[in-house]
Amino acid sequence: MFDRFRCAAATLMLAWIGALPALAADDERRPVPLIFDTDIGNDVDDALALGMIHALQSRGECELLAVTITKDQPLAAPFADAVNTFYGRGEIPIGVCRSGKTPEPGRFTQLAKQKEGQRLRYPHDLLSGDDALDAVSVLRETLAAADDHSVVIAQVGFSTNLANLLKSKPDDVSPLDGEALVKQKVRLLSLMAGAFPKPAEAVGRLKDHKGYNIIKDIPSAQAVAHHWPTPLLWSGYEIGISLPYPHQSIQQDYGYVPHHPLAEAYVAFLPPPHNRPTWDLTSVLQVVRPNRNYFGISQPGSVAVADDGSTQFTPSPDGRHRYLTLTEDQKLRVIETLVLLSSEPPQR
Ligand SMILES: [Ca+2]
Ligand SMILES: [Ca+2]
Repeated sequence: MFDRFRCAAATLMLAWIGALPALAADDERRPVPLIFDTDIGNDVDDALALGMIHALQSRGECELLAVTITKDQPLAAPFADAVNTFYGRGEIPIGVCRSGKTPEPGRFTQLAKQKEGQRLRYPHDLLSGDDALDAVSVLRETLAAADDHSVVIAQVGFSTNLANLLKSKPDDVSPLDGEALVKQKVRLLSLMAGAFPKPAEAVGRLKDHKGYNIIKDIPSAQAVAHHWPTPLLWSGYEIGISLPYPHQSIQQDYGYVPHHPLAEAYVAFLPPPHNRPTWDLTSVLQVVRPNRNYFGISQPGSVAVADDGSTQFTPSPDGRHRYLTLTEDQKLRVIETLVLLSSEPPQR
């Protein structure tokens, strides 16, 4: 009886996995080649997500190919470089956009300039976004050098860079235009954006929520939602808000160094006691570990971005879009995983 149940369950599981080939990484593809496209500086979840990526890379589970930034502020890129350098990977390419989007100083990116005597507290060599490469150039070069259908992009800020990538023309790097290059090289786009209908067990009912990452650049979000040629996986507002980062971790888990860029960024953004939502971390966790049942995945469909910035999901069997779902039972385990990974010391 039990065996029969197990057999039926295994069959169901295989059928479910078989239905998700584009979302599932298999062992041959590990480590997951990852591009992190971020508005780092506007909220601290981007910084925690970047730290988490480094822990996952140290564990052999992903490889951070590049960081591209959609916050058009000169200290965003230096802060990302400082974090990468902290984890021993200061050579990772960083690209910026000159978009005028959110040009105000971030609450924690000035940590990139913090001095200890004559030396930088967080050493790095990219001292201003003005000196950084253009994001589209970094994206094109990174994709052109990658294996076909291999790259996962986590977009946890605005869609500015990826919309510009889609519009890019053939160049010395690749004879393909942006859309063709993406179609050939990218396996999956993971987005922290929007808000989606919930299954009965899940939390959050924010269907008309107008997500920050969308309203800051609605035309780009519309272009990516409509034209992006690979599978897309959305982590809506309701996911990260349901997974608050426990502030005690900031006070207790990062003390293995006198100064930690993530902990100091968290405190500078909004000091404990405050449990910050983990929006951007969820988009990374799911794509690096797609088979761990951290989240559920919706049926396929399409996401439309309205002119007011709201998102609407319409199911369709051949749709490229899916979104994350979350049950009460999944929450504690996901939070524990996010805390463990983002607070893991660098493996130098
Ligand atoms: Ca560097
Ligand atoms: Ca973000």
